[in-house]
Amino acid sequence: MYVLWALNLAAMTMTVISQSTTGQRGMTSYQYYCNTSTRCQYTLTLPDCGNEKDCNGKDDQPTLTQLIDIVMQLSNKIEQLNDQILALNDRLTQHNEKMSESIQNIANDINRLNVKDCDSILDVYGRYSGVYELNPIGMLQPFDVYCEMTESGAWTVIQRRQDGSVDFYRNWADYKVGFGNTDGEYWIGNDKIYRLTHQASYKLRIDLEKFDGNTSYAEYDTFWIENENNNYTLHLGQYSGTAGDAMRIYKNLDGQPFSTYDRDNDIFIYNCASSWRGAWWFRACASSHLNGLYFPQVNNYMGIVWKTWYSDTLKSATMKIQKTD
Ligand SMILES: *[C@@H]1O[C@H](CO)[C@@H](O)[C@H](O)[C@H]1NC(C)=O
Ligand SMILES: *[C@@H]1O[C@H](CO)[C@@H](O)[C@H](O)[C@H]1NC(C)=O
Ligand SMILES: *[C@@H]1O[C@H](CO)[C@@H](O)[C@H](O)[C@H]1NC(C)=O
Ligand SMILES: [Ca+2]
Repeated sequence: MYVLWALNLAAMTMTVISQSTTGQRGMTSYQYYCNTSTRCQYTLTLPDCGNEKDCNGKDDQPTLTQLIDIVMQLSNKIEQLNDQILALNDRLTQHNEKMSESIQNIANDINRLNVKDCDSILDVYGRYSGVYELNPIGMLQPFDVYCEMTESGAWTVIQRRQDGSVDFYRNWADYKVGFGNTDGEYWIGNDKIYRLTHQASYKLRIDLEKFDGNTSYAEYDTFWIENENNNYTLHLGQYSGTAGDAMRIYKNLDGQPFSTYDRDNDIFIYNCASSWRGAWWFRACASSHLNGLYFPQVNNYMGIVWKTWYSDTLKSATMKIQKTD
């Protein structure tokens, strides 16, 4: 008990701040308080021994037992107060935790309604690749998309080929709304690409892979498409990369409308989309086509091709966009 009291005393820097004689004769009042965030203050009355006149008799002296008693009472009181402070602290901490949790929930709700692309996903949820729901400006319904989080930032995947599990030889209506599986092969949909690329400036990255495992890429520093009334006309910026500029070289697709087997917007005498078994921003026709049939490695223009890199069909292709401003 003595040790405890001494410790408490040291921790709380208890100080005598006033000593005054009270109205009651022979008694001295001591005021104690502790310098902590919670102010604790005691007023004690002890037998007065400051005045020699009143302290003749031994009986007036506080006995050691009395002092020990007072010290013990004080020590108990301090311990009780300490416990109360600790309990209050706990409650405060719990309260604070609940508060920040609610604030975080509200922030998450706001962010969820405000997820425009995978760049915003990166800001809200962190660097975890996977399927997320997006809600781009002007879109009536939110939709799922695969977000690829890499060293070079967040990428919104708009197209992916990897195993031939999804049929890409489809009509205008299918390419308009999109098809496939967001965790496998898919085309996100031309309306969605239009909405996504109208929120801000985006660049396009195309990742390609051969059947021998060799990879290459093509990047366009700006990428956007027009709306359906304008047949999703393609707009591309400067090329950089290792795969070659197959969207421009030989057949410049920049400024070309989209074509499907039931909507021929190319300048070829026949319909490129049906000849090439796919859908693209064909001209007459193209040096690239990533929506073709899925073949094993073969020299066939109906397959997935990027002719400035490789003459044969490719094993996988991904088209993804990232905000640039
Ligand atoms: C405690 O408070 C008193 C009164 O405000 C002050 O004079 C004293 O310096 C303080 N002691 C410490 C250790 O803070
Ligand atoms: C990639 O292509 C280069 C050049 O054609 C070749 O030397 C290399 O072995 C290839 N890499 C793989 C993994 O096949
Ligand atoms: C879009 O394509 C259709 C035919 O598929 C054509 O009739 C129409 O004029 C085209 N629109 C524009 C703005 O070029
Ligand atoms: Ca034609």
